[in-house]
Amino acid sequence: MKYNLEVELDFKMPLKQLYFNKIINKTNNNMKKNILALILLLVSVLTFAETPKTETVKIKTSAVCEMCKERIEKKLAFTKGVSESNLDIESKEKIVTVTYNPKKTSVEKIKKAISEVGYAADEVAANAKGYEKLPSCCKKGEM
Ligand SMILES: [Cu+2]
Repeated sequence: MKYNLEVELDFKMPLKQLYFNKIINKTNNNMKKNILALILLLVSVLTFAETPKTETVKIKTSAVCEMCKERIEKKLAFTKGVSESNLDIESKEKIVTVTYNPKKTSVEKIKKAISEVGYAADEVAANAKGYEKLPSCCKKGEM
């Protein structure tokens, strides 16, 4: 009978062969572990490579008060590619520090966004429509 024959063969398998099979199995397991580790490494390297590199720019604005600060920071929060902004209202030149992803936006676009809400940004003058909408207390800045 076939079944019996197989059992007999197994039984007759030399001890050396059994030991060899055991090593092969162990090697296979180690290889599986190594491949898994390699995949994990590859994934983490790719993830790291995709982390956007940000840049920071300081822009002089015509902000006047705390409301201006809030208005500009809110506008920048909704501006594509900008991850952070902080306007130092205590500073003489009302500097806003902006952290952005250069692949998604540019300093020019950031200045344009500030201009749109009615404020000058470095060499970019305030957008007239945006400036008109500002409450009078915030209109002290130059156009
Ligand atoms: Cu203001």
